[in-house]
Amino acid sequence: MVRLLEDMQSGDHAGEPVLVLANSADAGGLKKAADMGVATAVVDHRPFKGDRVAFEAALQAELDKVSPDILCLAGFMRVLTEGFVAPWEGRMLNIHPSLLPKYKGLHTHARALDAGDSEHGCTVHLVTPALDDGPILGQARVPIKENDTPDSLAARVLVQEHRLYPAVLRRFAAGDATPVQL
Ligand code: NHR
Repeated sequence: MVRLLEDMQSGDHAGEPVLVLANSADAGGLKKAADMGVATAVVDHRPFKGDRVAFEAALQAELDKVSPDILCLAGFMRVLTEGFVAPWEGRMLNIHPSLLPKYKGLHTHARALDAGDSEHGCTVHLVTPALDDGPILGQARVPIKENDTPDSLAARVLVQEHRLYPAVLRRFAAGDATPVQL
């Protein structure tokens, strides 16, 4: 998320950050965003006790205050229902730590290792109602090494996530949805 803000603030970018919205007041990105001069808000999902629709109405209310054109999920770990996703379809991006369509969902690094894969990576995709299933906007690959653990592999993928997501957002914000390959 910070890499997206940095890239937008570096100039020559069609996008401009208007809000960093988190579902936990503990999210480390909130302070970093505030330090960078970007507005922040929190909608904690916990008081909604599993009522996803009510939680999402509160998220949407925060978004309505700033009317963004594009929404980027970055480490956002709550599944979003179709009612929230539909109005944003084609304008909401997510980065997922696998080479989609492989390993949708959670625990992707362990699953790639368990499968004996020789490469892994990350994908930026458009968010649709089905999880990790939308059109692919970019991918970056990393080799899997013999002694990799889920943590060592996650660290190598994260380096690529920090390169890929800004590259995709830069292109997407300029109106170009051609996939980025790193
Ligand atoms: N929502 C929709 N409709 N479509 C997608 O593609 C989405 C989405 C919401 C989040 C991010 C995704 C990821 O990149 C994402 C993509 C969380 C879960 C999950 O199971 C799954 C996928 C992703 C994020 N969340 C649990 C839940 O009950 C909570 C898990 C936890 O708290 O650790 O929401 O990985």
